Amino acid sequence: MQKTVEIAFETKFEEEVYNGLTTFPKHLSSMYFYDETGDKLFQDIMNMPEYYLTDYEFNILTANKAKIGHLFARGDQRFKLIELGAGDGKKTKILLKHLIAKSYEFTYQPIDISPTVLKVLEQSLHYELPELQIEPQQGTYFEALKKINAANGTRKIILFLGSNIGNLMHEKAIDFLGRIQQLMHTDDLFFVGFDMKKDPNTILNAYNDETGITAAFNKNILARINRELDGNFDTEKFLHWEVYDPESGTAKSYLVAKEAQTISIEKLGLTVDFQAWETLHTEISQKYDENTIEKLAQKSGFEIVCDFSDDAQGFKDYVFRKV
Ligand code: AVJ
Repeated sequence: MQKTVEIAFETKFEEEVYNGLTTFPKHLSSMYFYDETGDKLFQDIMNMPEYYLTDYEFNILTANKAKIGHLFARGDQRFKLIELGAGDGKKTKILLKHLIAKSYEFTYQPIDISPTVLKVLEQSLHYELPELQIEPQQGTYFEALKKINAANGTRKIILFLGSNIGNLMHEKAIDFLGRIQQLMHTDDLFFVGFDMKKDPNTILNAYNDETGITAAFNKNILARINRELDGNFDTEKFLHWEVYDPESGTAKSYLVAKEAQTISIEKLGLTVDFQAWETLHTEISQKYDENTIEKLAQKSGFEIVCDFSDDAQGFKDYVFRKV
C-alpha cells in the first residue's frame, strides 16, 4: 500500500516557500518581497539615484500627460482608471492631477494586494486631490479586475506602470497579458511600462547599489520567512548577487549561501540544507527591445496603439488595445 503525505498549507506563501526550498536549484518568487518591510524598502529603492526607472517614467508621464489624457478620455467619455499594483501613486498622481484639472469624468480604482498600501494611498489622495473619486480594491489583480468587470460596463483604462511586467519571463508575461486581454472590451486600453535594454552597467548598478538597499530588499524574503513562518535564517550568511545578460535582457537576483548551513522553518516542519555557495534565485527584472514588446503584444491578442518614451529611449510606456 502506498502512503502519500499530504501537507496542508494555510497560504500560497507557505506552499511556495516549501516547494521552492525543497527543489534544486532553489528559488522563491519576488512576489513575496512585499510585506510591510518590503514595501518600505521598495520605496527606498525608488528614491535611490541608481534606480533610474522611476525618474524615467515620471518624466515620460509629465511630458505627455496632455496626450495621455486625450487618449484616456476620448473626447469626453466617462471612464474607469484601474491601476494594478498602485503602490504610493507618485507617478500616477501626475496623471490624476491632470485629469482632474481637465474635469474629465472618471473614477480611480487602485488595486493592490497590500491593504496598508491602499490605505496610505487613499488618505494621501483625499488630502491632495479631494475632488477625486477613488474606489480602492484590495486583492490580487485578477480577483479585483473580475469584480470591477462584473460591476458595470464603463470603459476601462488599465495602468500597469514601473516595468512590473519585467518580473515575468516572456512565457508567463504572455499568459498574464492574455488574461488581462480577456477581461477587456474593444474600447478599453491597457497602459503598460517597459524598461528598455541600455548600457549594461546602468542596469547592473540599479539592482546592485553600494548602500545595500537592494540587498536588504532581496534578503527581506528570508526575514519574512523568519517572521511569518518561524524560520531561523541568518541573513548575514547570504550574499546578494545580481547578474545581467545583455543578450537576453534578463537581470537576475540571487541570494548565495556564504557557508554550508541548515535552516529550520518551524511552521512548515521543514529543515533545509544549503551547501556553501549554493544559490537561491529570487527575482528576474526583464529588459526589453521594441521587437520583443511587439511579439509579446501580438501573442497575447493586443495591438499597439502608440508609445511614449524619453529621448534616450531608456523606458517606454505602451498603449495596447484588444485586437
Ligand atoms: C517593482 C518589479 C519593477 O524589477 O525593477 C527593484 C523590483 N527589484 N529592485 C524591478 C525591484 C529590485 C522592480 N519592479
